[in-house]
Amino acid sequence: MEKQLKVIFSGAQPTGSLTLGNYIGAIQNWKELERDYECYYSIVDLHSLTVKQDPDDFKQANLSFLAQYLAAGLDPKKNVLFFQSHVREHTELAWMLSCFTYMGELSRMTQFKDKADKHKDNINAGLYTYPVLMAADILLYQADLVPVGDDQRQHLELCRDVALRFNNAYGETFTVPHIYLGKIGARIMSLQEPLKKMSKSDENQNGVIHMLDPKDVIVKKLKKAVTDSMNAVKYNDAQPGVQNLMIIHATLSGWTMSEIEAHYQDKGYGTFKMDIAELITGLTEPFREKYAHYMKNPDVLKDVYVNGAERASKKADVTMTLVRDRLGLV
Ligand code: ATP
Ligand code: LTN
Repeated sequence: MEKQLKVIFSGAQPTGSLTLGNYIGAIQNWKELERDYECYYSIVDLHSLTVKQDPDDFKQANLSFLAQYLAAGLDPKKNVLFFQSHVREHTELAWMLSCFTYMGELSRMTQFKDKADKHKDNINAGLYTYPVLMAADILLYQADLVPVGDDQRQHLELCRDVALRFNNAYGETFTVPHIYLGKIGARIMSLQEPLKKMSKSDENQNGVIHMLDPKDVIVKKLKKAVTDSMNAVKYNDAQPGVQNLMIIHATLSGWTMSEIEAHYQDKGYGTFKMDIAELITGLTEPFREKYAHYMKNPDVLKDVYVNGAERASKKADVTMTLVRDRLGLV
């Protein structure tokens, strides 16, 4: 199959609101890739059903997420932005791939173990087969690269294994994708527990910066950010809190770690933190404005997702015709 541009696929779950971790670890990279690749960025709504959702709130969260994608600067002309549930082939392919995925493989997934631990009253089969649907998302578009945060590495490995297994059994069918990680910032940590990843659903929201947080909230969260008693802005593993803040600084300012170290050599953590708050709000204030604009224009959102689904379906259809044929379905 001759391809012109390399293909990118990625997605995020429409639960809660985008965090600074999501932005730095994933979306910032998505934006950069739009220039040189054919990009598919999905709101993976079906994945979110693995956790109980209130239908009214969920509908609102879905639209809000699309508005957040747009507010983050993803251009709907250059990228295909769509809801996963609008392209039925995702679930069809997921079923087929589940017949090529072993229970042992799924049982090893750390995200499953973490989430099962968090939602003990609802350890459903969807939570278990989540990575198969994710593999289907990626393989359906014959993606070459998948820009995600470091936490998704294991899921990507599984996707590659399943693609290879299928190709070996039925002949070349799927492109075997590679993970794409940013140079820095692939794992932004909680501001409260710097050894834990910043996560939308964290119980301790003081550790999580949301892209829609107002300025005073961001300043407050930065002030409370856990550091240490060394009072030195130095990039090293012994100071995980400071290290995380330096990564945030570097990704937003474009400075190197040594430039940051030199600049804050004789300044306290207070100044360092407030400068970071300034950098973050430089990003989030325009984001909030754009978001409000899109939320006031549901017709624009609808145009984007209807058009996105049409474009995504075309690509998905080509892959599924091939897969059905390979499997011997009449
Ligand atoms: P949840 O708390 O619901 O698990 P999440 O914050 O981990 O959500 P996802 O929707 O699962 O977010 O992830 C969207 C994208 O953001 C993925 O590519 C993921 O790897 C990336 N990502 C999430 N958290 C971080 C983080 N702390 N640092 C860097 N990248 C991240
Ligand atoms: N599991 C991912 C979200 C996701 C995804 C994908 C990412 C679902 N399908 C396909 C990249 C490609 C997460 O971030 N939790």
